[in-house]
Amino acid sequence: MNLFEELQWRGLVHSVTDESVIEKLNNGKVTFYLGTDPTGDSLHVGHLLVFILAKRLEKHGHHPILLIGGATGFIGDPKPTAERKMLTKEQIDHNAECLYNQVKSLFNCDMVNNYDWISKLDLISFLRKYGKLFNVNYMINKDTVKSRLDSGISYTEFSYQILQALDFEHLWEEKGCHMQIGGQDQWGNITSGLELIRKLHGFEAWAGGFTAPLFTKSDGTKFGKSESGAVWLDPTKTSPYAFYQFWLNTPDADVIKELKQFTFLSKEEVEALEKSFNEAPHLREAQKALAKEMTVMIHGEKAYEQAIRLSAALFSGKVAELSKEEIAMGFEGIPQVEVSESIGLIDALVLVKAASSKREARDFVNGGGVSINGVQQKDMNFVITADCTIGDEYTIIRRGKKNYYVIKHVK
Ligand code: 383
Repeated sequence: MNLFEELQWRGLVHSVTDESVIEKLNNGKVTFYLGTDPTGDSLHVGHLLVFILAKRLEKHGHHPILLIGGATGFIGDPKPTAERKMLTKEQIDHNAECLYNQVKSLFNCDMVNNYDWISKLDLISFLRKYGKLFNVNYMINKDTVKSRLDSGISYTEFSYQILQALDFEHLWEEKGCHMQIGGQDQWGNITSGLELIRKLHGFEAWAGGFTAPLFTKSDGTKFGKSESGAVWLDPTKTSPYAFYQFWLNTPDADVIKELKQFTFLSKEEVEALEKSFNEAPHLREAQKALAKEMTVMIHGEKAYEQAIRLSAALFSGKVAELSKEEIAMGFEGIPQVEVSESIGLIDALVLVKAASSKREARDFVNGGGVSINGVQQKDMNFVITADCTIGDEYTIIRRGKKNYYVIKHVK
């Protein structure tokens, strides 16, 4: 299997600008770039596919450059629905710095910031050198613009494709960067760049574009969102445990596809997992492998092991051995009720909403379905005091097999 065939097998090819892209990918060494705008202070799993694609190409001897859109972030790539909210310079600078550090530590590739050249362009040069080469009819026909013609699009966002095009031309000229990759939503911007390169450097100038499909889930829901929102790569925004759980919860219908697209497991390894998945889907070996690969890739081996320990403890109910940090991580997103004094078990069950009434709470306790810090509690008159805490801070209530509630003791 050559590189392009492998990318196809993995489901990573949406479009290429022409056949020569395939030839260069298979037989050449291409410097290529991938851009991302600093609209947030972290990447999320929705970005990941293309970044991993860049890594794959690098493993095959191609050279990636990551562009941070310090200038384009001021303008905003038009969304199909509505105008973007403009960010302040402080937000953009902060986000760009966060992204820079994150990408450096995760992917360790060459990076550039388009603020360095776009901010130096004056308006007259922009309109004379670039504006003259863009036909408005051509620009209007780009999907992102077309989808906004009814609802309206500002001149600012309309100009975005020219900026991305001039980035490509700049890197082509300055860094010998001859290819751009992106998600399928970037097709229009990438081809604008090709047009510009040809107009400025002639038709024999080689440049190519490659897009990956946008990631979709088989049930139609948006990929990369968990119940508590976007799944970030920054561990302070989405804990490694929640990250691990996100992948572990991948539906059966998507798991093999995701193993191919996101992990570096070989064809043989994926096929072996597919076999075990077909024979015994309930063992969830494929989901476990996916969650392991992704957590190790983004957060490292140690964080993965901690996520496993935490998952096992929450599954078995043996929470007493967990550390304060693990509890904070494992129960992220579960509302915590703060208590400053001792509280009776029945009142506590109602307070945390584990039961809708005291009567129901008594039934739960009587039936043996309630445990405190991993120990079953059948005494109605049991009192939760500051002595029943883990790490001097939390009391974990469990009702039934899966329902957890957290009491945080405050002084
Ligand atoms: C800016 C200047 C360039 C080249 C690219 C850009 C950014 C680009 C964009 N990308 C998205 C983003 O920043 O908006 N105009 O959030 C996303 N990407 C990647 C991928 C994706 C795209 O960062 O499809 C998903 O992650 O291309 O939506 O010179």
